[in-house]
Amino acid sequence: MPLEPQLKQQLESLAHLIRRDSIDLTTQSGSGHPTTCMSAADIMSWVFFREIRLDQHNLDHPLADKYIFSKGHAAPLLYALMYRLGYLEADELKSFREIGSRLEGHPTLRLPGVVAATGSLGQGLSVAAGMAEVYQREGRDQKVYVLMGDGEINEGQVWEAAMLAGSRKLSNLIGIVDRNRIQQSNFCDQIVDAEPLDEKFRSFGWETVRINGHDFDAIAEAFAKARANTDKPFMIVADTEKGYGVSFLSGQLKRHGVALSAAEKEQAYAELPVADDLDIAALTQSRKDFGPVAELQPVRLSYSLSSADFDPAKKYAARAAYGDALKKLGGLSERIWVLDGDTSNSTYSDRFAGAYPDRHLECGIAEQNLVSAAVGVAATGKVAVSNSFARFFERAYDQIEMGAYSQANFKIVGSHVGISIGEDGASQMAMADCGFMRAIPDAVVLSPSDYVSAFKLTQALLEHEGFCYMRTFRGAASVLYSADESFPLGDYKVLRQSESDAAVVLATGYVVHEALKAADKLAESGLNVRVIDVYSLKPFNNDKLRAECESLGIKHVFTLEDHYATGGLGDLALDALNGSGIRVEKVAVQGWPESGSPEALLAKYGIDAAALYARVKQVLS
Ligand SMILES: Cc1ncc(C[n+]2csc(CCOP(=O)(O)OP(=O)(O)O)c2C)c(N)n1
Repeated sequence: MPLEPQLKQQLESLAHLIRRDSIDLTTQSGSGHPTTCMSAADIMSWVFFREIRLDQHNLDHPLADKYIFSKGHAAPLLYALMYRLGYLEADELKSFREIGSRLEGHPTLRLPGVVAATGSLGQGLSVAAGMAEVYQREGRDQKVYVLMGDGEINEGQVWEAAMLAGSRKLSNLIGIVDRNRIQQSNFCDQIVDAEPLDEKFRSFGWETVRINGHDFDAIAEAFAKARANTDKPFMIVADTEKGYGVSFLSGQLKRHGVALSAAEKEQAYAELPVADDLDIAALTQSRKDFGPVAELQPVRLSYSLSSADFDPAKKYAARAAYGDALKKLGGLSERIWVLDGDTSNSTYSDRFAGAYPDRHLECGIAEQNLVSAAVGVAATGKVAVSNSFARFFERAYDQIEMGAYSQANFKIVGSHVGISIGEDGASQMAMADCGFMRAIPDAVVLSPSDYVSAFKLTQALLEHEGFCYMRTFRGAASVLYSADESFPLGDYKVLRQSESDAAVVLATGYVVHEALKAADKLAESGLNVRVIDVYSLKPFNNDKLRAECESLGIKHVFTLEDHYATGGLGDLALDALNGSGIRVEKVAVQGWPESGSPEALLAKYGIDAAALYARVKQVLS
């Protein structure tokens, strides 16, 4: 049924007003993407004024519908909508793209209602799928709306998310592709031909409609269908014009990401008529009162590890201890969710999956989608833990960084680290993960060396609010700690010490055991070295290490790690001891690793006890 003509005119005026605002914001800042906003202004005005259910006071209300501007460069459109809905004051609009502003160039968590930072294209649908999965499983009446660009869907991750959402039948997920046929450097079909776009989504298990995205009758009908749809995710492919409404912008390739001059703005306004009787309040159906919200409390897991949990005489892989911890601790909080990338029987997260299938999501071999979906799960208030081989998370580094930037309470646990995995060879070994993860601001990076530390660090990881990465090794190693040992973040453990230590050895993970063997052999030869297990690679207590080394009066610190020489423990020590005059000798993997037994590889690449022994002897003699 067509809309009442009066309502339709009002909506058209509203969309023009939103276009004007988007132009105004970008002209005032001298940068941004006005034409990107203009193509989507009609459909997003409908979403924000007629369709979505927002809390009138609290844009982060946990019971409200959620929205993601996956094409984050349409930020001015979001800010204009927020302003016209009454969530932003006119004064604040003036701060767009200025330092300190909540209105950043692309949406960030500084602005209430934003569930994940966007701007690195292709990630929003995955975040939305993670959120929709939680809402659907919990039987919550909440929808998630995602706006994407038609260039953005070049990203493979979009199709990873589309496949997951289709197979999970996420009927509370509504996607919009703004099919304006222009991307950054060229027309879409000159870059890659995405047609038939609606059929593509249909073949991925979606319900789809294709509409004229500037026709409010068609828009209203599309959303009526979306509301009636109950068993599939719903995609609206909206054919639009980039720069719609303004003659010198519409369909113009060269106007992507170009702000209008003041004179052009005046001209554009003249072509975007807004009725004098526009009554925004009367159009607004989206603001509701969802009532008060209980504040989320930090997750605290009271579990006392005891010798009944493990056999101190046995050897364990860190991943096995992690799997045990995930299962035991996972029972203590309903907020813990685990996501996998088809490796759960290798990472041992299957121990959780078997015990709590209601809180487990298998995402398949699609690590980028896995990470962003976890960010979405976390955005619903869960503690979201993703698992795969550490190496395969490296392909999702951008997604991890965006998740951390989004202040998401998500965790990555990467198994099979270093050359100690052995025969599978270099493609399966994470050799640079510590560097990648340590570089992320506010990240917590953990590296256990035995059963007890892996178990206790899993607890720390689950309780920590924010992004945390833990690397777990594959091979079995003996138990170093007693069950009551504690592992505060940022600290380290001294495992061998004497009053006559001539050097300090910092080691982490699997090769802590090699460092201990080397230290014992050095002691037999009359040379004592202090051995420190660096289980917390970030945060790290630089001052404590420096004071400890200076009190010994030593000249050398050796670092031993199953990792490349760049970015890991060696660099951590260089930072901590910078300017102290103490030399850092890195013992790490150089060059491309290969297949072989773990022992043979550790020996060949010079990170076993014998190699460390020889290096210490050579440097100190
Ligand atoms: C992952 C990623 N690659 C490249 C860019 C740079 N970039 C910003 S906008 C854009 C074009 C997007 O086109 P489209 O999705 O069609 O959006 P439109 O502006 O046409 O609505 C590109 C390539 C980016 N932001 N993210």
